Amino acid sequence: MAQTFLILNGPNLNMLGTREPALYGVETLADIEAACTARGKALGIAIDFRQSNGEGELIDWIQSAPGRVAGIIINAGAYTHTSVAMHDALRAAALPVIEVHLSNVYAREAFRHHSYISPVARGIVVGFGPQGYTMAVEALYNLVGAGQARA
Ligand code: DHK
Repeated sequence: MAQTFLILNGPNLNMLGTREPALYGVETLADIEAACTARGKALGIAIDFRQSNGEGELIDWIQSAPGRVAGIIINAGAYTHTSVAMHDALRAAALPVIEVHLSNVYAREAFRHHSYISPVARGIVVGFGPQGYTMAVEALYNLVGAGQARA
């Protein structure tokens, strides 16, 4: 059976395409999902792509990930900067995590410079827009190794 990567998206990312396009681009989350699915397919990886505006739902998905997926790619949206609970859930899941942000958060407001996700991430892809997601799929693939960390 193919490995699966879980890709989680936090609040307001369902609004991509119309949300502040100068910052976040014009591609929708469905476009990004399609690109990740295609990249995963080329690598032999199944992509489980989800979005929620709710912190609790995101945490439930993280808790149910071990044993089911080989790793997690996460753009936690604003929860990146606020959620100790998501940090704790990712730490407990003990899976390889790649943190993604569309925008370069370090070139923006100071409150976006701190991430509760980064200390539990193996790597971070920041500022490359939608392309960052497919970069993260490739990075996670290289981290877990083809066929090595099967879930
Ligand atoms: C997305 C958000 O929704 C913001 O709250 C983060 C991130 C940045 C992004 O760039 O993808 O600060």
